[in-house]
Amino acid sequence: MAILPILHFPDPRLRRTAEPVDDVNDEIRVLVDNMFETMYEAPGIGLAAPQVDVLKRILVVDISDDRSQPFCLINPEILSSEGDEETEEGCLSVPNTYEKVRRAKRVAVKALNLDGQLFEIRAEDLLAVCIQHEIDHLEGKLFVDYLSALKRQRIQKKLEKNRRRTM
Ligand code: GNR
Ligand code: NI
Repeated sequence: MAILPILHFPDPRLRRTAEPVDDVNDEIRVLVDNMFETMYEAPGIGLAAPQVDVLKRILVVDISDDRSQPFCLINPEILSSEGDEETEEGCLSVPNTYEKVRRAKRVAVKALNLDGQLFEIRAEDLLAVCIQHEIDHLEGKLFVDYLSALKRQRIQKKLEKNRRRTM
């Protein structure tokens, strides 16, 4: 297994659209293993392949405290969503930044599992928020896009400053 480097906002590579997976093979399963290891090590509750510079429609999530609820969703599609809820979000690609974002409270999602089989998952609250956040990454979208331009620019400046300091 391997820990993969995570891209940071405003890296333009985070803005590209990921491509569907056409064959869930061993190469994909190795990538997913590495994504789980990277997410747990970070630590985070979700990770999408574009964050590790892979333009495939794959995400992993685990909102449990003890790593007991791992989910991998390949080619995920939101079938329906209900309600709305404001949650304080963070992102491994936007370090040390937490802001409230409004999203659906419940979602039904279909996706392929690691055997290439279609399954459906219904999620609410934090899991629903996390899945929506990860699906956004597949479209090149980041949670800071929901904030005002002013807030987003402040966050960008702060991260660029920190980056210069650590280079
Ligand atoms: O670790 C993460 N925490 C989080 C908290 C609230 C809403 C979404 C998230 S996802 C984030 C990991 C990440 O950046 N996934 O893309
Ligand atoms: Ni994120």
